[in-house]
Amino acid sequence: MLRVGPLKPSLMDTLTGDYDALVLPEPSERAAFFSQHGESITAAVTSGRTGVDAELMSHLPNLGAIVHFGVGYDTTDVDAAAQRGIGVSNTPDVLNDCVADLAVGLVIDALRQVSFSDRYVRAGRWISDGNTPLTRQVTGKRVGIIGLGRIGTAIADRLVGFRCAISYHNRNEVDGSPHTYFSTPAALAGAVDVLIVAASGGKGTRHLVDADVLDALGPQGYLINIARGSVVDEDALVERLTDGRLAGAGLDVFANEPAVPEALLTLDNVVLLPHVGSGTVETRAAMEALTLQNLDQFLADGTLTTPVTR
Ligand code: 8YV
Repeated sequence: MLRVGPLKPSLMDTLTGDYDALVLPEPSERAAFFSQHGESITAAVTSGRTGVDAELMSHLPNLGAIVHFGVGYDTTDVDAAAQRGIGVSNTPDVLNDCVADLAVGLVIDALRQVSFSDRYVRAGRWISDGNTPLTRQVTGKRVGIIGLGRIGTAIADRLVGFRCAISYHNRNEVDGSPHTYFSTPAALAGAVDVLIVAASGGKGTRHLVDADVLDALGPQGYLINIARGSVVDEDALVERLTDGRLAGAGLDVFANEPAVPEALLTLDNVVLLPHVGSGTVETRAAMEALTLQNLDQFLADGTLTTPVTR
């Protein structure tokens, strides 16, 4: 089997030690690698950071499964995989709670200015400049969620405890949902104080949150993104956070990770995190276990535990 890209260190050790995993080399060394190993590789393990594109698939004629560490698989060409009969799996559900916890943390931080206030105290400004400016209340806010899937629902459940009125946008209305449905992201943005992006990445959601959506959210509005940077038009977001057309943002994901737009680094109305939504000991262990379960099942009988269904 083949490891594509870096993974959790203990998972990389297990793949090397217990599965004799080969590691995809640098592009300049791939031709020799493929001619020596291409035919023997039946499974690949990768993540939302790297993935397997159609070009790589074309060099692995016996590839049967692409096993993802992570719920997002937008880095893998799933259409090309389907055409070649290659199964794709991810690690759904086990990270819902931690990602939702972090989303709520970002809402609280963005509105109550937790990170800014911490910087303020550390810089000695409480003494030199006095109290910080007043912030915004979280309890009771109108919150819109783009993508009321597993993670979006876990976020909504938490914010109900803050007596927030929850609305959402999905491709289709969710049967039986107690929350208010909006058929477009702009209509949703226009009706809420806080817009949370929880939709999966990929071609279908690229720039779903565009300049018009951000303008509908407006100068009193906050954007939170724990999903994928690609879902938001990042240039439009940066412009509006810089000139006050948006109140603030809490961002765990970016368009070109690990690069963060320079202009955001000096803004105190923005909370910036290095893609840590699922990054707890507990959740990463559960993701690792589910990744290995998928791999073991594929090697045993050719099926996957949590295949990606589209
Ligand atoms: C991981 C994620 O950080 O699950 C996902 O889709 O974005 C995160 O949980 C990432 O996949 C690990 O590389």
